[in-house]
Amino acid sequence: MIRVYGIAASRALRVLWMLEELDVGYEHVKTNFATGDTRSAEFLKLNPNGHIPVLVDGATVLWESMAINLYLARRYGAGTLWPAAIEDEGRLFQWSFWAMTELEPALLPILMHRRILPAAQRDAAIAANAEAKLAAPLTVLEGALRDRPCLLGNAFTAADLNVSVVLAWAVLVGLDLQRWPQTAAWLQRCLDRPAFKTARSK
Ligand SMILES: N[C@@H](CCC(=O)N[C@@H](CS)C(=O)NCC(=O)O)C(=O)O
Repeated sequence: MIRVYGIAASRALRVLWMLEELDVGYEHVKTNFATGDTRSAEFLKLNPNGHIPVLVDGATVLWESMAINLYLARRYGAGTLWPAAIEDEGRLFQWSFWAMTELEPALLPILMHRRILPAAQRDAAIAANAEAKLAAPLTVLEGALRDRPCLLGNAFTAADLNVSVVLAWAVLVGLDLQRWPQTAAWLQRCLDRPAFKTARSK
């Protein structure tokens, strides 16, 4: 039995989307960081970091959204979301690590200071500075998508999911992606997928 802990309005969306794409049955244990669920003794036994998402698959307990998604895609997505060639596995790891190290750190301050923090704690300069830094990774992504519809070629894979679900924060804060037209079109195609819409409604 697969269980995922978290709420859709968090990084748990990444895992919910992956599970919906893979079409494997799972139980969604709604666990909200804002109400203290992630601080309970019971939850901390699953993830001592006190963060969502957490995945439980039988006896296996995993945390870190990207690690969970790579595990799920490899275990349940052979021939679909998990690429066949080892070189493409390498590129999947590359894009997933890149999403966490290059994209997320640039997007998070924008999300915090334009949407999440209470108005009194928002600092427009921090958001503007982060938006300026975001141009570099977006230009890298644009280059990768120049000659292919998806990150690993023609088919949607876990690489597209893992990167687009992070970039979805840009949509949430209404960032203008016109300077990166391939990226904007690819992001729209990814977020139009029924599995994303189902995950977001969880
Ligand atoms: N790098 C982790 C970050 C997880 C994370 O920070 N989750 C947030 C929700 S989006 C959380 O649980 N925050 C609660 C807290 O830190 O108390 C991942 O990608 O899974």
